[in-house]
Amino acid sequence: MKKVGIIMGSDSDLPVVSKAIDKLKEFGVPTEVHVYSAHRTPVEAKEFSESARRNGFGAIIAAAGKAAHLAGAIAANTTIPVIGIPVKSSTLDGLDALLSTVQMPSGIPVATVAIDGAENAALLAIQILSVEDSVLAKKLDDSRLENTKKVLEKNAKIEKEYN
Ligand code: RP5
Repeated sequence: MKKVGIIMGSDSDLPVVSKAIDKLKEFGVPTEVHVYSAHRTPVEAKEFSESARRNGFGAIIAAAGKAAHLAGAIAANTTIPVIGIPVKSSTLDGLDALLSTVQMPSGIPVATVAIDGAENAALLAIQILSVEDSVLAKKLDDSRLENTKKVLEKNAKIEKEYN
């Protein structure tokens, strides 16, 4: 199975990023986790991105806060799908990171999830790998069914109480 690379701009992003790591583990997807910053360690971020395809990665998740150019900088150096997580780590409540991550100019896409949307980032990475992996596709289907069941149970409880 292809690996998912998880890059965060700072170890202070870990409380958010750990939710993506946990979700990928739950689905049995191999991961590699690094702290590489687009501005503090640009060489390492570039080297990782340039070698990602030959190192067996199928998707990369990049999480950063504030002037969050990490996902874009990684996407500049690979054609593997890059998923950006804007992290809420500033006085602007993550809006700065959201706009920095989502507003990529044409030619270098970054699939951006919600502010702190680590779980969806992991699910999207799994969905990307599932295009070529029927076992993962089945796990995704099962997980959706499980979620539907939970919501229907909640609905039944609310309906019983209020209708
Ligand atoms: C960004 O700046 C990081 O991704 C982090 O969200 C934010 C703050 O970093 P630290 O100052 O906590 O290392 O580059």
